[in-house]
Amino acid sequence: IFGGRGSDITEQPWQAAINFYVPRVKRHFHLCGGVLIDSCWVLSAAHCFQEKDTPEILQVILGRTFRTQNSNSEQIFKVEKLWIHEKFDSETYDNDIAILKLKTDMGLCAVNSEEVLPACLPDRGLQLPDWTECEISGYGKSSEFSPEFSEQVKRGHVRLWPKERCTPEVLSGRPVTPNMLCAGDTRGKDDACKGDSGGPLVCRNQNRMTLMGLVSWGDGCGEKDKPGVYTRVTNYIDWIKRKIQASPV
Ligand code: 4AZ
Repeated sequence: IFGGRGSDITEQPWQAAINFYVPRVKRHFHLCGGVLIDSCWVLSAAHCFQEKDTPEILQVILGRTFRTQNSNSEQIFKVEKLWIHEKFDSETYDNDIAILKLKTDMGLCAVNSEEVLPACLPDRGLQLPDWTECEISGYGKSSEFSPEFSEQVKRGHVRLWPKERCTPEVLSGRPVTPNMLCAGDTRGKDDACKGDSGGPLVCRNQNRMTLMGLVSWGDGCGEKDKPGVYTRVTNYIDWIKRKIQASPV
């Protein structure tokens, strides 16, 4: 997160960190953010994964304020299955969504706590007003060329941009599809950045923090009058429900 502030995981208990394992050095590395939406289900961005990757190299960490520090509140899972959206376009990042099923021996995976709690999915037709205040979070970089991901989870404040202003003209010519939404900080401060991909954009709706976007792409981080681009989650409610129904816990 560019700008924003250091946060505690209890402020965004649906935030996940997705790591991948490198056998040669026997270590895990940060890959992307993710969002817990149900006990065994995490959403992320399709562009975080490669079709040939096996889910065995992935690890999902919930409940950590500090990315690389163990905590009594953490819950760590292997991944049983990974679905990348069938129509993900790696050129434009259209349909930039993936869903991960966490592995468990029992019926439940993540157990609700102050530090681990799913975000609400929106109804398929939910449209919030332009400039609605929302929040983003993640362990990503604090600036585009920073060498490291953030150690502490951060939270930033952005507003939903009108569709008319979410165009290639403000994004260095890259196309924007109806499956994307723009959000940015009108003060020109907070934005998502590298390593936040797949993480949450949540907005308050009927007093619930509702997942409206997944961090997808942007032209740099925190540049003046440039929004971040997010996967438009309301377009994938049926896709998400189909994946969950086809693979019950
Ligand atoms: C990235 O490279 C990235 N400012 C993610 C989000 C944004 C920029 C870059 C939005 O993963």
